[in-house]
Amino acid sequence: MGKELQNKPLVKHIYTADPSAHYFNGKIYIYPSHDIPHECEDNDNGDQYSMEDYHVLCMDSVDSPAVDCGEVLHEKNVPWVSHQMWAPDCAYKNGKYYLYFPAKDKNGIFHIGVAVSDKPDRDFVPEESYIADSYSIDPAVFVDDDGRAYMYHGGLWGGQLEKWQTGSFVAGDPDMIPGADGPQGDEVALGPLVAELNDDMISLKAPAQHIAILDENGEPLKAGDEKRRFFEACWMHKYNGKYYLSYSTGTTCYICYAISDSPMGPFTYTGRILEPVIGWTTHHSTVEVDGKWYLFYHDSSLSGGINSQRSVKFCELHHNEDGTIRTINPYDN
Ligand code: FUB
Repeated sequence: MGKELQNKPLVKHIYTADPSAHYFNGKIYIYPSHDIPHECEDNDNGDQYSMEDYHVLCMDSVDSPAVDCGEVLHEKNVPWVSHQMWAPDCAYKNGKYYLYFPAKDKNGIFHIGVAVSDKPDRDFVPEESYIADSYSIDPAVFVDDDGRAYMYHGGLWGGQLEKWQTGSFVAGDPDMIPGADGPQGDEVALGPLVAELNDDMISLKAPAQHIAILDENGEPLKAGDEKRRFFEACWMHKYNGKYYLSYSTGTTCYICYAISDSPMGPFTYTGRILEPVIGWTTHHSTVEVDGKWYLFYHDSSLSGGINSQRSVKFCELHHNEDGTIRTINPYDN
């Protein structure tokens, strides 16, 4: 296989980020965020990520250029959304494609929405409201071999995960309002959320629960362990019967992974998939195509390092014989 397309922007006519790649009907479909240039402030709340719509990209094979299938959903067509259409994912079940997306409601609170289509690359019709009891960002929906579907999601800071620790949303300045800040230092880190979806794929079977990520001694990762603890961008894949939860560490810019025998965890931290990329955020997905695995990720190299103008790239990903994953340096050739 030629590697001409690897580690280069998949498309250059628009900025794309947060790729969720899937192999549907013999083609690779990528569901990214669509970064747009704007005047928003660059801050820890993520105001600079001011996306309005979604495009789907498609590759006939890993050797074929990516084609932009065009806009498939815009915020103006989703009744409950005010702004910030962040990292999406798509899942196939029951003969339909379900596009999951986080966005802020009219009160500025993130929830997870869903739009449904008979096709992977167009005609997505959004539900009137967000998924009941959903909150925070970065949905990744995994359909297991037995047909059960799980939504992994959540993200700190701008993703608002820590604002839900009391069971309801606690707004405001974390320095001023108890409960709006996350765990610190030696306190147990907040894990991502997981919720099983009902068979309709648009509602939760039970409220989401935090996933436990344990260290090599079986102890939960601590909030101060910024090189390993979860920040945002979770993804799930299954390899040789084991469940691989991967995620971004945010402040330290790694994509790490943890392994479990169950899709609900607990997971044991195992290592790094991707070293830091150019730009503050890092976000990825994994997909198997014809017996080989690939990592889709983004960086800000095309924009010269602008955090909110990112480009999706991909490269091959290798599982070692012992089930660990070979760490990728995105700039090694
Ligand atoms: O693209 C907006 C946000 O940046 C995503 O939701 C996060 O995962 C980070 O990539």
